[in-house]
Amino acid sequence: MAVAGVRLLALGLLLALSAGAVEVKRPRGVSLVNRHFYEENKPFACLDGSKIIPFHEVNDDYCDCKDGSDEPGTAACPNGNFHCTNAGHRPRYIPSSRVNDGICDCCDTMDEYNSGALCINTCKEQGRKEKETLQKMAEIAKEGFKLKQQLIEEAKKSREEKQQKLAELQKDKVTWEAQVESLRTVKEAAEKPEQEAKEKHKNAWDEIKAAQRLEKSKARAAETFKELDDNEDGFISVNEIQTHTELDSDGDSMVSEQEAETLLGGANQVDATSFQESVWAGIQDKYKSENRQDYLPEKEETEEEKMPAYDEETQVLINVAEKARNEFSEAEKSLKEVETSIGSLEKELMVDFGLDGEFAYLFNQCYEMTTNEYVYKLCPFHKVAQKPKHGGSETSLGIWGSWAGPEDNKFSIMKYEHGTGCWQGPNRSTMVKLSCGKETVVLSTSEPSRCEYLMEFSTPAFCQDEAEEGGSEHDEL
Ligand code: MAN
Repeated sequence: MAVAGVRLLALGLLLALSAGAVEVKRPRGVSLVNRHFYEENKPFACLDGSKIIPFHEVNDDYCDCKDGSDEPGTAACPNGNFHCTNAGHRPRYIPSSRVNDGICDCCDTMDEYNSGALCINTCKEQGRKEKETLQKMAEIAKEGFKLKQQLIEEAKKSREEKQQKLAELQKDKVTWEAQVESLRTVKEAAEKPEQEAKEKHKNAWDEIKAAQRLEKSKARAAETFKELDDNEDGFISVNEIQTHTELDSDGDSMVSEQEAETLLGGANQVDATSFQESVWAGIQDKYKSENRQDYLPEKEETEEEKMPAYDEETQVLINVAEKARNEFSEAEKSLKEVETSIGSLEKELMVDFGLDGEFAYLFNQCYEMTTNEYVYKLCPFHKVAQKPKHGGSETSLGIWGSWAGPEDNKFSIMKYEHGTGCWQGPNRSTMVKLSCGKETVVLSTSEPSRCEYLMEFSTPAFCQDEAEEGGSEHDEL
């Protein structure tokens, strides 16, 4: 074919195409995509296949098809759909029952072609507004994405630092462990002689106390002997014992001769020495003094005398042991601190902070949002809590569980679970939905179902590279 011929054909095609784009004939309310179902002057088959009707019955304001597909442009079918072309904005379907109902639904006014409603075509305006919004969002995404790159850089650095720190701490731990062990040995070595010296001191004291007690008991025995020896003949006799009815042993409130004799060890009378040695012990608990009515044990007998201070030698041993104990427990404390630091560092390094660690900066941070009733607190990778604004204790809405977004967008939702139990319900839990934003902030909180909370949270870490995403989805005709 000649070159000119090809050109002519191309031109014709172009003309045909452009004419078609301007006005493609199709029944009212039918989308371009569905146009081929509605071929002029050919019988129309309902889209659900339920019926075939002559073409002139399409949009004749009488509903023939069950699915309403014969009346896309009238309100005749209750379940039909009217397609708004909305040139300049985005096409959409509206229920065909809204056609000519006096309310402007389509921004291109096409749903109100016969109602007399004064509709103004706002598609261009809406399209412009939407474009603006999308542009703003794209702007935010772009800037957020830049911030995200910084976050990733920082996360890398901080992770390396933490790994280094962890290695150091692990070395420290080994050192402290050895230190604790050697100080334990020192301590135990010092405690042995300390214990022995203390015991020795105490035993000596016990002996002194026993001797004192014996002395006192003897003194009381002598005193008692004097009291009982009414005739002062130097003996205690049966009848002298009988005057002390509190010494009765058979419960008749009297001391018989026999009882008295028994108390005197079978003898008629005893002298001071025998009284001391064999009678006193048997009566001392019951005996009531004549001089001291309602005999009360003397003060020094009830209140234990304080043990005297340790001798110098023992005190030195105690001081040495005390110092060893202190050094040991200080070392133990340091070891525990190192272990705690290792534990929390290891825990942090285990957390999944996103593909490039972009969420790491949220660790150890908390973000709050106040509603009418509560202050909500989100501490990413730790917990979510709710505290009544006007006093009252904090309620746990969950502790960090896992990433819970869909497979292709795992890092879009955080799940916090096992919060405070809900009365007659589940344990409280929270989903945190992430969105891209220049700022890190809680955007909203809600409780879609009882004790199941939802938070919206914006962070630059969630921003995507718009160019990589393939640009906006804006649909413009
Ligand atoms: C508290 C709050 C609410 C929750 C009820 C359930 O009032 O934690 O969010 O719905 O308990 O009893």
